[in-house]
Amino acid sequence: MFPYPSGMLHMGHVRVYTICDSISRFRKMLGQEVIQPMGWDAFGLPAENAAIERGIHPAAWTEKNVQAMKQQMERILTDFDWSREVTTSDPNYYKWTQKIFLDLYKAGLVYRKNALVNWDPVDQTVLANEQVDAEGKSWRSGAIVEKKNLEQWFIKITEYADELVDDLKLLKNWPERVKQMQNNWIGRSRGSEFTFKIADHESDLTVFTSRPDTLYGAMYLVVAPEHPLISKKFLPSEHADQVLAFVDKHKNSQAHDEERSKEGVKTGLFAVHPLTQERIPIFVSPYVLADYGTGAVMGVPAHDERDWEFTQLNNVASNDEIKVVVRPEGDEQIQLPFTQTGVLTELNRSYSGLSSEEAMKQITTEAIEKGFGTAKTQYRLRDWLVSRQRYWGAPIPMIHCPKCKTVPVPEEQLPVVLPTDVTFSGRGGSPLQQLDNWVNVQCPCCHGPAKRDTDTMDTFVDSSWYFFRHADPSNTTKPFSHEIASKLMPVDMYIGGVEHAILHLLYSRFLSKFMLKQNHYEDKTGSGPGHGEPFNRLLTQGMVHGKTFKCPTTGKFLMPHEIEIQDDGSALLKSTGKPATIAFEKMSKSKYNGVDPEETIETHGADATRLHILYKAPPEDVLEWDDQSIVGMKRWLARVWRLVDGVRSTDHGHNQNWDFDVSKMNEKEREIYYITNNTIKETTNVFQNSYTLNTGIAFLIKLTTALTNVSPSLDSSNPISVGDASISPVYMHAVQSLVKMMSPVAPSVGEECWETLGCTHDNWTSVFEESWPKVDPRALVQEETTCVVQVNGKTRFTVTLPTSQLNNQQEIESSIRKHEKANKWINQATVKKMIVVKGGKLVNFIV
Ligand code: ANZ
Ligand code: ZN
Repeated sequence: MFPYPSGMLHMGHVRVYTICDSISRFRKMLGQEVIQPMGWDAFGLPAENAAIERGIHPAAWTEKNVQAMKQQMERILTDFDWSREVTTSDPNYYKWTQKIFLDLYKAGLVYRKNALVNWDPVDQTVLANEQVDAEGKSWRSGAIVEKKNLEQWFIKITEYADELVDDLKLLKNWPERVKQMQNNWIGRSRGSEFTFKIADHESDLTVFTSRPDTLYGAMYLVVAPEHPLISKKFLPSEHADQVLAFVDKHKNSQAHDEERSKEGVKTGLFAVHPLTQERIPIFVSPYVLADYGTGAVMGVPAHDERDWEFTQLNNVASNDEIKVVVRPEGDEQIQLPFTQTGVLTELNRSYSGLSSEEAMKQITTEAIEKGFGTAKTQYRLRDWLVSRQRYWGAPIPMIHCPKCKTVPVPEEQLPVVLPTDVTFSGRGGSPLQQLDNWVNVQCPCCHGPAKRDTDTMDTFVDSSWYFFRHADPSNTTKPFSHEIASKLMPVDMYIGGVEHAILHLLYSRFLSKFMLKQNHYEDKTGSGPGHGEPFNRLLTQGMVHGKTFKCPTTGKFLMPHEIEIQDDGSALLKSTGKPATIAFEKMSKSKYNGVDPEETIETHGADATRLHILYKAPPEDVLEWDDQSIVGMKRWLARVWRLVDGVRSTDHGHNQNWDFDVSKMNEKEREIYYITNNTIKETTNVFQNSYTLNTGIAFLIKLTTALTNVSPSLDSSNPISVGDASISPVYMHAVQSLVKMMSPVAPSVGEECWETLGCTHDNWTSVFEESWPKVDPRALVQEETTCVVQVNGKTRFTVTLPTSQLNNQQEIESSIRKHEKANKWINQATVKKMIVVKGGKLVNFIV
């Protein structure tokens, strides 16, 4: 995922790009064609704020930040392909964002309607949600923010709701959790709509229910405060004032679904139950949402949590009046509210005894036949509000003409470029509105005077298709070529933070599907027809947490100069001498626990920083940043360097065409050859499948230790001479393999080691042009030896052990103890001594 160019890489960026870069370097060494592009999600509010506060133009501010971050990325040695760089605020990019917007419009997927926005009455401007503080005040003027109805542009993402849910099951390589979040966000709910006649009126009221089987249990109806039924002319006069006062208090509540008040009042209106013809009261309450379903519900207190609470709170019915229409299948005690499905009770007339599932179908069928209902699927997903009353975004390419109404900007006039002669005051709406010579244009249809739309697009539009542009970044005639995108899409591996698990991924999936239908490319994945899913594998990296120190009495976060770190890692308050409370939390300025990547790289080097990040935790887990253990990684690098230095060579090192015959190796060589090949097998699996890069590094460290513990000659019968030293070819191969395998994670030390091994002849090549080591399957065939086990000198049983284990007493013992007969003879006894004789062919336990 490309970043927002804030001007500074933070540790989260360093982590994600290190993971990505390591995998990409590995894949290149495997001989695959890899595209590892980078770009900038460059539109957005902070640039505009910088303009308001510091008088620097958003474009200049953005450019400066991009340059700074690019340099920082280079410093962590990311191997990005800068020829594919995209910047969403570049007219050569947003021209195509605008074109895609027009395509959506032409396909009937863009419309305009009134929507509520945050309005600052002092500065006369629209505010983003994050510019409204917890008390509902504007961040700039301090005024109480109002809600205002303004015409806004929407993209009809709901049209794709079914595909967006159904295709989640195609995403085999996505984390379950992310798919679940997408699923919940879309929130598909199948059920029925029932229409109730309003007593003594010529109108009716429709409700949506996911439980049509509970229709006989409906004891009242409830409407949202914003429901059209709530109007002076409709309400019975003796109730109108009270209802309207109640509604005024609760209208447009921003509370979350579950926190909404269950308080309610009677409207004085009654509905007629379509099956029983009973008169049931109609209430109004804020727990019913205006913009979900029909904005009205049937109240079934026995079987719905919220209805139950509502009934209790407002004394709607006593507990023995409540109609229980579904009971559990078995004979368990029923506890109200009973919200599961089950069997229908006697109150259901002809439906009594049916299962809930069957009753849902049959009751809905009756409703259809009698004309009071239908089957209906509801979605929680709302259409995508994409217009922003801001300057720094892609202008919406629309023109408003008094005669022709809304007219799209003709494609040959794209891009609609942001004007540069703008003043940023932060007041009086979007700066674009004030630019008469930009706003006033000729209508493309009737050529009369018309006005440009002054809204710009949500930056999520820019970032929902940039990966297509990376495939073909300089195309001047189209967003991207059909041929190239068909060849390269979908993205094989997408890595980014889980904070984008919902919106960014949902919008990207939507636009990819849309562009597929528009035949912008072909989806060649799988055997069946492609579904336009943009990301084959998704890896969501965890957060980086920093160490915080708190005062144990006040709970206040302490600054570094207020504490004294002890040798054991604990910390004392300088003022009182008492120990500080230590925890790991999300890095932030207010907690004084941020770690500056530049400083870390300056102190420890890029490789140690990368290794530390990768080794501390698997990519998807939280990483607790702790500078103290970074030295462990530096020590490892130094150990590898010593191994390499010990075999530095002027003519043999570079030879890689090893052709080993395991049967001709001595035991020492066979063991090193085994460990080397096993490491290749394991790290290849890590880089290719599991992505637990921490365990990959652990295998490399183990190999390093094994090589450190032997002498490079390995008693070889045909050693290579390097200076005065004799080195086994098996050992040389092991060191070379180690260096290759460490290079994706530690590119600079890896490259330096490779040069040292291969010497600085003219045939020197970068380690990244070498191919990834291959496993020699013959090395992994474990030779086995039969071992006779004696107890106090008497033979008791035999075990077969891998020959490679025979010089390790601990491994011999643990293998023997796993044998079924060991329980009887050894495991329950006190072993005084274990004697290994004949090179492991005989083991005698003295017990
Ligand atoms: C009667 C009923 C009986 C319900 C029962 C549930 C259980 P989901 O699954 O989230 O779609 N509902 C419908 N419209 C609503 C609105 N605008 N605001 C608040 N609640 C609303 O939930 C659907 C259920 O949520 C519907 O089914 C309705 O309550 C309620 F035993 O109808 B039910
Ligand atoms: Zn016109």
